[in-house]
Amino acid sequence: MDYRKLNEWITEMANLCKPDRIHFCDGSQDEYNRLLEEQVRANKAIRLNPDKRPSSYAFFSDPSDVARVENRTFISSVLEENAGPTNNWIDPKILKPKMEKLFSGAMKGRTMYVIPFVMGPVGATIAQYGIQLTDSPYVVCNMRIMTRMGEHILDIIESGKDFVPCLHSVGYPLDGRPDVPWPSAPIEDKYIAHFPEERLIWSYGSGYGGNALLGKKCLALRVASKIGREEGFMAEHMLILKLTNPEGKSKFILGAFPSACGKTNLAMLLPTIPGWRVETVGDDIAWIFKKDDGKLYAINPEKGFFGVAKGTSYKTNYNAMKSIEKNTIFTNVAITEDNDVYWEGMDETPIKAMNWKKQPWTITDREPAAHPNSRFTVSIEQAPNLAKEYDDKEGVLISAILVGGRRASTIPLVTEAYDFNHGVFMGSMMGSEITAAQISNDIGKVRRDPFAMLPFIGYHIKDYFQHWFDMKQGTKEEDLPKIYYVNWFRKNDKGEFLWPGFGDNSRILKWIFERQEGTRKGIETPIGIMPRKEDLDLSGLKLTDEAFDELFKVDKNAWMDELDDLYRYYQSLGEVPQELYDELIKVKERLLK
Ligand code: OXD
Ligand code: MN
Repeated sequence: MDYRKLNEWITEMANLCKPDRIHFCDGSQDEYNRLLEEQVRANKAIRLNPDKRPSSYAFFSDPSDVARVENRTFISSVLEENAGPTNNWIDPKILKPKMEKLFSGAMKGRTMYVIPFVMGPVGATIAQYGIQLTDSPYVVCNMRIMTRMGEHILDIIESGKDFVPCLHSVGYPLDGRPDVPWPSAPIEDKYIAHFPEERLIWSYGSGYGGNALLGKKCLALRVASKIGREEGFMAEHMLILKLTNPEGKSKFILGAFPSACGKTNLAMLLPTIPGWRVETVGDDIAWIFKKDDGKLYAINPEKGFFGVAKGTSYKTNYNAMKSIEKNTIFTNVAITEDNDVYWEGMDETPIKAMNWKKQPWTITDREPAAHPNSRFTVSIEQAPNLAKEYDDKEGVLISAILVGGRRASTIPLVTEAYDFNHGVFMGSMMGSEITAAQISNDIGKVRRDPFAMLPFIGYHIKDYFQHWFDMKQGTKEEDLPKIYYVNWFRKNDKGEFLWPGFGDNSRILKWIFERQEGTRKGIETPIGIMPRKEDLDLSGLKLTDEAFDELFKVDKNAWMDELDDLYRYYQSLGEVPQELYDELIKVKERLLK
C-alpha cells in the first residue's frame, strides 16, 4: 500500500473493527514490559520464577488454537489458477465481504494496537515493510521479538516506503461479555487470508503463532514469495548457518526442511568434530537475492526464534537452551512446582507439574505435560552462537543449500546434486513418509513438500518451480550454490535410526564445506555424488560398515517406484517446468544403465 494511505487505512480499519482505543506501538522495552504485566494481571499469562527464568512469561492457548490452521489458510488471488492446486482458494469478491462481516465490531471492548515493522535488516534492498493492526497484546509482544518493530520503523514508512497492510483480530469482541484468558474464534470462523495481488493480509479468529504473527509465515513467506516472483528474489522456508573450519574460513549454508524437522537444531548445532564452529543467521526463513556479481545471497527477514520447545534440551540443542534462559515468552509449555517451564524431552522430568491446559499433571499421566507444538519466542540476539552477519543488510553469500525431509528409507544420508537443475529437482521431490502420527489411509506413502514450501507458496506451484530456474539465468553454474539432499532420519529394518544426527551432522557439513573447497572426494552414483566412508570424518563415532552401507544404499527398485510416484505428483500439479521432467528422466536413465 502507498505510504500516503497509511492513516486513511488505519482509520478505515478502526471504523470497521470498532476498538475502544488505538495504541501506536513505540516498540520500547517499557511498552513490552507493561503489556506483559497487564496480561499477568488479567490472568492471561504467568510470570515465571525470576530466579530461574528472569523476565520470562508463559501463555496457555485455548485447546482449539494450538497451531497453524492450513485448512483455514487461503490464497485469495483474483483468479483461481493463480493460487494453483496446492492452495485453498476463495474468490476475493466472496471472501472480503465475508471477512468484513466478521471484522465488523470484532475489536469492541479492546485496544487496537498498531505495529509498524520491517522484515529484513533496515536498508536491505529487499526488506519489506508492514503495519499489523491487532487486538492481541500477546501478538504485540511476540512481534517485538520476532521482527524489527516500533516508532523508528513508522518514521521510515512515513518517509516514503510502501508497506504490506496486515489486519488481525482474535475474533472475540467484548460486547457485554467478559474476556477469557485466550480469546479466539471457532474453527469455522477462522480465516488466514492473503490477497496476493494487493499485497494484503487479513487474519481472523486465531491468536497463535503463524496465524497471528503476520510478519512470519503470512508476509515473509506467502506474500513475499509472490513479491519475490515479481521482483526477482526468493522467499524460502530455510535456515541460514555460518560454518567455520579450524583455519577460520567460513561458508554460509541454507537448509530447507519441513516444520519440526530440526531446522532450529541444525542452525544452532554444536559440532562434535574438533575445531569446527556453527553460528546462526536464521532458523526458519531465508530470502535469497542476486547481486551484481551474479551470485546468490541470503538475509534472514526475522529477528527472533519462534521455536518448538518439545524435545529441546541441553543435550539436543544447547545453544537454544542457553538462548531461552531469560527474556523469553513460552506458549503451551508445562509449569513446574517452582514456577519454571517443562516440556517432554527436556533434561529432567518433574514428578508434578501444571500441564499446558493448566491442570495438575504427574509423571505417571499418559498425556504429555506440554503441547507437542509448545513454543518459545526469543530474540535471536540471545543466541550464544549468533553470527555477526545476522543483521547485515548486504546478506551472506550462499555456498550450499540443503534440502531434506524425514525418510525412513530410500533417501541416502547425503547426496550432492550434479548441477543446479538437478538440485532443484531434489528440492521438488522433498517429502516425508506419512506416519501413524497422522490420521491417514496412506501410512508409508510419501507426502511431498517441495522445498518445505507447500503451505507457504503464495501462488501457483508450477510458477514457483519456474522461479527457481529463472533465478539462475545470467549466472555461471560455478557461481550458483551447490544443492545437497540430506536425510538424517533413515532407519534400519528394526526401525532404529542409522545416523545419530544432532551435533554429528557437522560431519556431513564438513564434507559439504570441503567439497566446495575442492579438497574432498565423492563418487558418482545414479542419484548424485556421495561420500565414501573414507571421505567422511567419522573419527570418534561408532558407525559399523553395515550401518554406513545402509545409510548410503541406493535401492534401484525403490528409486524406480519413487520416480514413478514423483512423475504422478508432477502430473497432478499441472504444467511444471520441463526441466523437472528432464532431470527425472536423467536419474531414471542412470539407474537403468
Ligand atoms: C512452522 C513454524 O510451522 O516455523 O513452520 O512455525
Ligand atoms: Mn517454519
